Amino acid sequence: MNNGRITLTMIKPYAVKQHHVGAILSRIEKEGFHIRALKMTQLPAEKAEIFYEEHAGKSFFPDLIEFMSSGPVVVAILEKDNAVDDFRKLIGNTDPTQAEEGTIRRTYAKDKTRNAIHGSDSDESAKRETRFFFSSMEEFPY
Ligand code: DGI
Repeated sequence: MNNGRITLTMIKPYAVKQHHVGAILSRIEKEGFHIRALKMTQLPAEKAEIFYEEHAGKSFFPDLIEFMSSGPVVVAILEKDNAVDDFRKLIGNTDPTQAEEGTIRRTYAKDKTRNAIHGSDSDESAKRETRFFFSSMEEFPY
């Protein structure tokens, strides 16, 4: 069960290239998430491999790493009650064709790889991922 107040999101390279950053951040704030930290960065392949290490060896892993290191991403720490589960509802299914109408992935994703946005899958992942990207000096509680 995930009942923490923190989750990590990353707007993925294709959505950044398509100029969807403003619309996606606006949607996130409208849904009641407070932005505690925010930055644009690009992941070298070796860093993307660490971020997605639980998927190492899967058939889609090489494409995922190539895509995630192909351009800048916009990363944010978000705060809200029930952050992890509420945010995963807001982004929708990994596969945008399966994502519900109105979800961020249904609106902005191109396909299963270029699926617009990441959201932590548990409180433990959220902790690991926030420390992966941000120092405590870059984070501002609500
Ligand atoms: O938590 P999610 O991002 O929804 O999904 P996940 O943690 O199972 O997988 C991480 C990312 O890996 C996902 O956002 C896109 C990619 N991925 C997962 N399953 C597939 C996939 N990419 C392709 N092409 N095909 C898959 O089956």
